Amino acid sequence: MLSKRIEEMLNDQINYELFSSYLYLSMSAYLSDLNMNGYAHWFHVQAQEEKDHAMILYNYVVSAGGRIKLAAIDGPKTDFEGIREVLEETLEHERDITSRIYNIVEEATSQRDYKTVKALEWFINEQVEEEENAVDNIAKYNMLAEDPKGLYMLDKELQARVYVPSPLLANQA
Ligand code: OFO
Repeated sequence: MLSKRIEEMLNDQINYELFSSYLYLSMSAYLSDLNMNGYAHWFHVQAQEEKDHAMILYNYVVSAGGRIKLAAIDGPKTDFEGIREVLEETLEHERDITSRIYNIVEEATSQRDYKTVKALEWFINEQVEEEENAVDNIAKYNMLAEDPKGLYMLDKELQARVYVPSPLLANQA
């Protein structure tokens, strides 16, 4: 069984992962509008991954005997000052997600709820990767921002990202 507090924190996190999906989809739409189709694709895949994160938590809450309570998802920002702002806000957002995950892990540890701590290990590792990707995207953009040909090649490279559903959801219909 999950404590009320942990159940509430996990429900909150499900909402935040869905908001993340919404935010990245909004960034993708903005980037499509700039005709940066590779960037738009990259963020579209990112949006799909965030939905998976929400579902992994959802499944965990159900399997741990908790109650799912879905809430309204905040509207994401729709306009940005260019690619750099999108990339910088992504890093900031991912750092925020990491700190929220850590808060749940801390609370679960203090309650000796090691089952939840274990379930969140995957998210701790995933966040390392997510933050690295965000830092990498900023560095590459900064290198090529003033070079249209380079930026064109970078956009092409981002187009190659493939959405791979999380193995944790593999046996789901
Ligand atoms: Fe981008 O991270 Fe979810 O958890």
